Amino acid sequence: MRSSGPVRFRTIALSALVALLGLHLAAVDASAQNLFLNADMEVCPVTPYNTPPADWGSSGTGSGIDCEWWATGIDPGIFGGSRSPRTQYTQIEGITQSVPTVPGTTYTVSFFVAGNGGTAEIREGTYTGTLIASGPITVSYTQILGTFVATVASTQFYIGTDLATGATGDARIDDACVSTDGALCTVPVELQSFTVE
Ligand SMILES: [Ca+2]
Repeated sequence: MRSSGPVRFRTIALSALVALLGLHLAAVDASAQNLFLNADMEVCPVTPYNTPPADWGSSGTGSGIDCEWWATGIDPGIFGGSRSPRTQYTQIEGITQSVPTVPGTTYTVSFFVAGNGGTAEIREGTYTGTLIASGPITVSYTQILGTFVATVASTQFYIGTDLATGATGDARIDDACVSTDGALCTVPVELQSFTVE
C-alpha cells in the first residue's frame, strides 16, 4: 500500500503534462511566426557593396546598406550570427520586405539596432512611409518595436536608420520580426523557435 502514493502521483503528473502539452500545441496557430524571410540577415553578400540581405530591398537617400563594411564611428559589433548590416552615416537608409497580411489584423514589427546616435525607424512602405515606431540609436543594441493594423493583403515594411541628424557615425541593424504574436517579436530571431514550440 505504501507504494500506491508515489505511483498515483506519477500518474497524475503525467496526465497534467499531457494536458499542458495539448494546450500548448493548441495555442500555436499558423500565423504565430515571424513572417520576414532571412529575418536574421545571415544570407547577405559581402560584395558587391551597397547590396541588401537576400529577400530584402533597399530604401533611402544613400547608395544602400552594406552586409559587412563599416566606415565611421564606434563599431558596435555583430548582434547575432555573422552579419548585422551597416547603414551609412549622414544618410537615411534601410531595407524593405513585403509580407502577406490580413486586413484588420494587428501585427507587431521589430528589429535590433546599435550605432552612433541618430534615430531608428520602422515604417510602412519605404523610408518616407507612415511611421510605425522609432527610437534613439545607442552603442549598445536596443530593440525598436511597434504595432501595425493591416489594411491590405500584402504589406511592405521598412526598417532603417536616420543618420542625417544627431549621429556621429554608422549604425548596424539585425533580427527583424513581424508577427501576429507580439511576444515572439520581443526576442532575437535565433531564440524565436523556442518561443513558438
Ligand atoms: Ca544576423
